[in-house]
Amino acid sequence: MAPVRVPCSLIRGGTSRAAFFLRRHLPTDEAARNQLLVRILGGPDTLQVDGIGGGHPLTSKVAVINPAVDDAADVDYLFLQLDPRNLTISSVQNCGNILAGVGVYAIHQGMVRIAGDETVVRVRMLNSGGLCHLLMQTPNGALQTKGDTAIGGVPGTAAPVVCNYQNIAGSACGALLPTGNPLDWVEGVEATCVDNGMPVVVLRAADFGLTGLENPAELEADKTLRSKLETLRLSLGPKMNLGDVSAKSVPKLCLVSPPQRGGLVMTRTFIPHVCHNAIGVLAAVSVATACLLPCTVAAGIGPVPAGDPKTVAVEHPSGAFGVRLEMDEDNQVRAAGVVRTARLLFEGEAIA
Ligand code: NQM
Repeated sequence: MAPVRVPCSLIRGGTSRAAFFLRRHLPTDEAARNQLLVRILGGPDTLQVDGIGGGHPLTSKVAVINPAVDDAADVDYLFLQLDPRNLTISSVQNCGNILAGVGVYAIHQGMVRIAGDETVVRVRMLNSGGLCHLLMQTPNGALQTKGDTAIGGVPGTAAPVVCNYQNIAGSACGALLPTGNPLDWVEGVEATCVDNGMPVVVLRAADFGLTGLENPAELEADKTLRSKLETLRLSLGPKMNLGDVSAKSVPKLCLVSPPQRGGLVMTRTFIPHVCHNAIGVLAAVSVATACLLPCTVAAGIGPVPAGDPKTVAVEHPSGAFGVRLEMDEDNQVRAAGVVRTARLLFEGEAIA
């Protein structure tokens, strides 16, 4: 049988990388689509040596793009997370890093016309129904990816992609505080369950005997810690309206500690079985939100700037990034913004 060839682009979005496809090039049947994607990314093998995935959750990602179904957006974006360990594919979570790459893809594919020095690409995140407006640099009628913006976790600099999220609270859990509480007791520790774009369980590093400054490899090697975190995750998943999360990539778990570099908070984030070298975008938005809300485990952990909107720095193992949050008087988040960079790495056909 002749191999199947599918037009595909590899794009770095923020600190992640994904294979991008147009929806019409993939099977409509979900099981057949998933089987094809696993074959293209390289399974069954944790190294993904027989495919184009990178053997790590941050490089084992897929974006499926389609022209938007209505005028509120330009393109619809479905994010799929492939777990390189067991080949499950999850559509429960968004990915704010890969979202930055959607602007690059939409312009390269001619799905959005360049409009002056900056072009807005309006993206509907099908995983949650939320919208994001991406501000792309397009001087002289062309997409510019070279520039001066550095983001922690990516070498060098590139053109900024400003991501302005709208209505992301309760993206997967249905509420900003899905258990109904700013603080829950679980398995003997205090936890804050929050979903401002990404379901995250926020925990104090100190409650696990940690400083919160350990390096990710050290934390990942700590079997006792990982088993405690997984017990917490499995117990809190249903309470966060996520059902049985044993085969899901959410909720993430974030160990917080006081900031070290003048930011709002220091973080170490499990996504959920690997410790991130940085932190996911929407995970950072969710954690920053937990720091700003009263009575959470992260309330008061670092200095909160006055006024609204607030720009805060979420510190992580390879740097920090700024999150801009607009809150209303009821502590509901009106809007959130982050800056990322993105780049087209390869364009061609994936062969399965
Ligand atoms: O939280 C990793 C990443 C992500 C997701 C993960 C992300 C986000 O770094 O919006 O970007 O948490 O699985 O790409």
